Amino acid sequence: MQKRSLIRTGARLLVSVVAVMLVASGSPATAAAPDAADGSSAVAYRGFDALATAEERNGTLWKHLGLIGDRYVIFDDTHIYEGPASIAGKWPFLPSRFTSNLDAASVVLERGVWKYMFTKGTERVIFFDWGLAIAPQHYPSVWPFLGPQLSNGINAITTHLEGNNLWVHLTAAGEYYAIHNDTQARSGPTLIRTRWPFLPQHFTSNLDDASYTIEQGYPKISFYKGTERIIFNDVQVIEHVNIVQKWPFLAGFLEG
Ligand SMILES: [Ca+2]
Repeated sequence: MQKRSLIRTGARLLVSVVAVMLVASGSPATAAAPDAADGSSAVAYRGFDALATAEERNGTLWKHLGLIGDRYVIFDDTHIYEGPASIAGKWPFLPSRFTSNLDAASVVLERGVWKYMFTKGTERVIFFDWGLAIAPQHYPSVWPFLGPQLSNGINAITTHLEGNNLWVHLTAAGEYYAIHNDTQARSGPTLIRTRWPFLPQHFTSNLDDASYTIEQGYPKISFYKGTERIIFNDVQVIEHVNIVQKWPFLAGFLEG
């Protein structure tokens, strides 16, 4: 048993390393960064607790909000706009439990301003930069159709707008996901690996967070886990990268 398990772990590691190498070799412009998978590296990197992506300028600019511990950073593919800085300092009106170690985050651009949702445990809070929009709520009461698989705390959530004001969420916990709005589930709860069987196994459970974007009319989903991000649609993987290599300016934020 133990030997088989070691072999499986070894095989998975090999697949991960090869995947990262393939991505690195396909992106000659990417700056070199220490390899987190390399045991000889002096620096260890971790993934985000939560990450949210917002569309600006009609889909020509994508900004990410990354959260680790009690800090946040706002960035795009080229540079940092804000932070790393304290979550409590930026949004001092948030209840203190929502200012560190968050489970999941989403952002939508509503009438030109960012509207955030953070989740922690079985609560969600919705807010703007200047104050709360909706005080903390027990989210399984808001979304009773999520079922037991998604009602004991979630790993990941992403929100996008349909039309002017319909919020659609992709929510994931453990091995399960659902796509839903505030009144009903459109898909799930069901296994991540059932819907997207081509995903590497480690992206089919316990995600760090997710984002959903529509680019040139087509939806793309990103899953984050550890130092990796995978972008895909319902047919295939589009990109699989090491986030420290993709965003070398985040190395300090992702350290430790
Ligand atoms: Ca998370």
